[in-house]
Amino acid sequence: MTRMLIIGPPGSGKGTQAERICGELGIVAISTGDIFRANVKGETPLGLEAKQYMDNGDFVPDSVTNRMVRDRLAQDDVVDGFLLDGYPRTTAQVDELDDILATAGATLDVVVQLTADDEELVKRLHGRAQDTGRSDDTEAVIRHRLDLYREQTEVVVARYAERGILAKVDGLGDIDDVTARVMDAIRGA
Ligand code: B4P
Repeated sequence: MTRMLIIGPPGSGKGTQAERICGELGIVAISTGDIFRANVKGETPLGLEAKQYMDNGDFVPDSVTNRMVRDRLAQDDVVDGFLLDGYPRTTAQVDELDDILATAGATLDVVVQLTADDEELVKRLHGRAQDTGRSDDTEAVIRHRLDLYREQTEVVVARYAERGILAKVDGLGDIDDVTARVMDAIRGA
């Protein structure tokens, strides 16, 4: 059983790798971005609220995101382990996750940080914009999301490094090679 996080800047391959890792480990992937996008598509109250932030590349407010993750982690399918993709992104979200896990008597096994340079990230997200037309993959919004990562999420990464559970993985290169590196990091944790 593994409880883990995958963190990285937009375009670093979090969603891509999360799916593969969960397939290998038999655990459930929980992507806050995917949950928000599904709600936007379904025009739910949560989706209508999230959309205004997502389209600009801003974070959805912590209060909204934290409640959503708390509800999701209360479901039965996480008992055999889970991978959180894209959460936590702020220190307030780290505190919330700590509280959720402490209440459940659970701890995190490993936090994988995927790294890639900005030039590659922008190139990948431009490619995705052409394939999927995601509204937050335009040049200005991509830059803003990268800035937010530096300003608010790098400190999250530092917190997990201090706890000794951070595994930094090079996200550049062939997708299969990155998966192999991530799996090595998990096994070595
Ligand atoms: P996310 O859905 O998390 O968006 P993302 O950061 O772009 O990551 P994603 O997983 O989609 O992309 P990936 O790197 O796998 O968040 C979207 C928005 O939701 C946020 O901006 C925010 O508004 C909101 N949100 C989500 N979580 C939140 C939170 N906790 N708090 C507040 N707000 C939140 O892939 C990118 C592209 O690269 C793909 O096209 C992929 O095919 C390609 N790729 C991947 N690996 C590659 C490789 N090795 N080589 C070449 N291409 C590769």
